[in-house]
Amino acid sequence: MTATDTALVLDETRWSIVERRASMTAAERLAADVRYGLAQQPPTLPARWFYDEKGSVLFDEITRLPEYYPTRRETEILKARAADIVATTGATTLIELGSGTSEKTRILLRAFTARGPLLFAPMDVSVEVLADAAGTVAATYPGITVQATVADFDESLAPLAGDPGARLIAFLGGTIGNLDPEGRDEFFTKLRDAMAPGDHLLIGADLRKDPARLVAAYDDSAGVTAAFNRNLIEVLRRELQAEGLDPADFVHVARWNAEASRIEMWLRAATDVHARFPTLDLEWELAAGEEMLTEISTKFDLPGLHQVPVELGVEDGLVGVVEVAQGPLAGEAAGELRQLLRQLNMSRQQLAQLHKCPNHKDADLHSSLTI
Ligand code: SAH
Ligand code: AVI
Repeated sequence: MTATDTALVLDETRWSIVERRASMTAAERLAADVRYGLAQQPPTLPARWFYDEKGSVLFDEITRLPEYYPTRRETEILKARAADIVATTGATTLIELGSGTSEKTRILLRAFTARGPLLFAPMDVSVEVLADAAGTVAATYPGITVQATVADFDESLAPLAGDPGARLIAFLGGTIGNLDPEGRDEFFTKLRDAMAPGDHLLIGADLRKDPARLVAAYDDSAGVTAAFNRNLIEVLRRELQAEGLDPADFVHVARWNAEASRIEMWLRAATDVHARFPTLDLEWELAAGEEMLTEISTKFDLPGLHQVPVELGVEDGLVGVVEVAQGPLAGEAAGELRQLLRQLNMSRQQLAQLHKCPNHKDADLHSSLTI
């Protein structure tokens, strides 16, 4: 038994994990995604299938790569703003969507527990990583009860855990960027239906920046992102007992799509691929040089982000920005911040708190924008 196993056993009374009933089982969803996605031109699959046990470990490695700046940047922002977020939201429940290891979230958890007891409700499709995170958080923070849910955020989000009106829903890491515009709309509609007046929303989103820096972040020199991308082929092979599929037959490609403002990850066939999915009675061919789209990672601009709470119709929304720019912002952006706050429809009291917070000055706008 490992040290983590011991912690899980000791703390079983303060954490639980349930699987939310969904319209389809994971196997049915994979089958449907493969049938639909591989028939598209170009073929494409949703990003959720990256995160089997190996994919989750590879993503964790990605977060520590020198080229992958978003995790470090978001960590800095959360450290700088955790106390403000606690004070502004007054939440007694923290719900985290697509929570993964919840490593950065511990910055918020520490700040919340300094104030009092908290219900932490992480939600993820990856059961292994979720169970591990839930047990570790319960063992580390005696003031926290953990109620983890294995669920797909593309399905219904309701009911949300905790007391309506006293919840902070966090969607960190830039995962919002992995949804296409239609997926984002559906996601926000579900979120709006699930949230209650007084609940708050914290989104971590990455902003557009130098394409060379973006491409490097998704095509690192150690090849970890390439392994993460190719692991998708292994997931298909294993879960669907596919024949003729080999991760080694695919080349990782990361490309900046300026028009759609997103990084795209593709898998390019290095040889003619003839795959058979006997359980689906399906055959699929990809000629050498042809590509499959495996992930989009949208990089936002400030006006685009401003639209989020407006479309969401969320009162008192919170928008966190992973990285505003490569340097501090000046005057024009300060105006944008004021506009953002107006659109967020924040209460007078919350605005007052914001203005009191020491980081709220034009030269340090990235942190001000976190709320
Ligand atoms: N929030 C963490 C992890 C980001 S990685 C961070 O900021 O570092 C993206 C996470 O979202 C993974 O843990 C993955 O399993 C989860 N995920 C991806 N698609 C999902 C979906 N449709 N529903 C729920 N979780 C999903
Ligand atoms: C989880 N998500 C926000 C990551 C991103 O940056 O889009 C996934 C990732 N893909 C490659 N590297 C990281």
